[in-house]
Amino acid sequence: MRIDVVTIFPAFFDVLEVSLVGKARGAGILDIRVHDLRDATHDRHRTVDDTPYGGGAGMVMKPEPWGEVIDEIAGAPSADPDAADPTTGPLFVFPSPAGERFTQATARELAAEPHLVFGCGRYEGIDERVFSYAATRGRVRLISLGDYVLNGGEVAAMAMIEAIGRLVPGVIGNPESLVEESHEDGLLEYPSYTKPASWRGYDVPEVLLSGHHGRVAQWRHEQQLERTRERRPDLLA
Ligand code: 6GU
Repeated sequence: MRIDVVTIFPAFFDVLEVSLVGKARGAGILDIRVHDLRDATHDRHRTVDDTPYGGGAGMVMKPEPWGEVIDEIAGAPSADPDAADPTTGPLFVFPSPAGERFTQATARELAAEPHLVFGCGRYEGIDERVFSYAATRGRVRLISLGDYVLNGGEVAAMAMIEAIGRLVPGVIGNPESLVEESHEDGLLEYPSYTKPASWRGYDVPEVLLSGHHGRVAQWRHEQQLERTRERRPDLLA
């Protein structure tokens, strides 16, 4: 899978070199390319933002550098208007608190894509025409992590890349570990324990030491339901 990231803070993505995603990059399973949006500016100050038309607080990201990077990643517009086929291009993901909500189902959908482009906005947002232009080169989705505001799309893109990357075949050594985790069956995960059986006065639940697989499975399912009821009743509704 190829993933391009467009940002004015490429250093945010240095950590993609460590952990499982880093290993998958080294193994050639994930081809992640980070682009500095400022490299597509042509003024001395490498300007990427300007004041909003219509007034208001904050700054808006200018369309021109975005256009250049989109052309670089997805191909420049062809002279032949019939040549542009957005259905064959990459999927552009713009992290935005004004987007649709990111869930495990979204992560699964995106993990099946051959080519994702994350466009990380800063300031008050990106000039709206950038989304229209990207839609001529590929499909476009604005996606939010949840109902709170981050300073920019970088941290959100990192979270999405990790959630997506671990679902790409070959990234996780033991794919069975993906099956039993939170949100895969619509419930929160059951509690886990390891040795020692007694630690600082806390004991591992007796049933887990019983060796009785049926009773263990039953107990874990009950724990999942109880936790979900308590912490995330919205998932049961
Ligand atoms: Cl995707 N972006 C920003 N800037 N803030 C967010 C978010 C995304 N998701 C939640 N808050």
